[in-house]
Amino acid sequence: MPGAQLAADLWISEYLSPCDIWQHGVTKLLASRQTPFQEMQVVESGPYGKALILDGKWQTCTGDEFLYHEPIAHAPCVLHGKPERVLIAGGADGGVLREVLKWQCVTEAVVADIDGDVITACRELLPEIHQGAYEDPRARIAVGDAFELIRSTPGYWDVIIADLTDPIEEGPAYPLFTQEFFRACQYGLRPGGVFVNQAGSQSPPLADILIRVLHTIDSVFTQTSLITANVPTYGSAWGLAVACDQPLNLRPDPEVTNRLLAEQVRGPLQMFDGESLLGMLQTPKYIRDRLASETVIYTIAEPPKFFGRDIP
Ligand code: SPD
Repeated sequence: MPGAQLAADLWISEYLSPCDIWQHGVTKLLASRQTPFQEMQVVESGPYGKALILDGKWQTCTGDEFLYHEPIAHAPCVLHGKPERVLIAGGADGGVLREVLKWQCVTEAVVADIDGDVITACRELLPEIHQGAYEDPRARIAVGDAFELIRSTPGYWDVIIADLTDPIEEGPAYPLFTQEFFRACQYGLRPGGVFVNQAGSQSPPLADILIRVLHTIDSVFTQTSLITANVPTYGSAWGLAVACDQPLNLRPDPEVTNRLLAEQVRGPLQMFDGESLLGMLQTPKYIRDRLASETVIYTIAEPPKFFGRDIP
């Protein structure tokens, strides 16, 4: 934006590492409060649009949310082929729900988020993201612990999408990045069911958590792989892990994918199609190399510790 003047008086900084800050200017504060689980802001942030921030981490911006919500929702649905029951763990903003409900074969989509206050704020303040998805008769909200919900629904789901906040020590999401949770998801899936989660940054100096999450999921499921989502809001390419107990086709023919999307998906897609899916399923060499020598398995006793808000 050559020649532009600074347009913000307030800047919210996200610490990506002890030495790296990702900062957006805030032009309007729409909500700011401490919920029983986390600190929440909803803001307007200039070129990236309206945004949700939880515990100091930028979750989603209207300006680039489709670069995250389309891959995390449509990739597992395509890999499954005909999902009917979809569980979204987290996902309070409704962006994943909106995308999942574009699939005509989906009969039930549940958002299981522990923080009802965030759902309420997003429904009221971020209609650009949920776009009315919560009103769809196939949608249901389950405010509570997704871990418990999945444990109580064995063999029920075709697709489980963990659209969580980062696993910072002081936040609510870290137990859902552990072997115990991934086992619960495996137990909650129907035969042929597909699991996907947001698994962390692909930035080489920050990628240990992503590699270990992939390795931990791989210790549970028969097949695990990486999906790459390039989301400017997150400051680096972002990794999604995808897993299944049946073989996943990681080189899907774009024409076959496009035919399936044409049959099943109603509503616009901005970035996702057969060509994009084929590209995002190819794992970069440095990640394959690091995975081959990874030994750490995350458990409830030894969970991930994503870099949080404060410089230690
Ligand atoms: N570093 C941020 C990762 C955010 C993942 N969850 C985003 C929620 C969007 N629905």
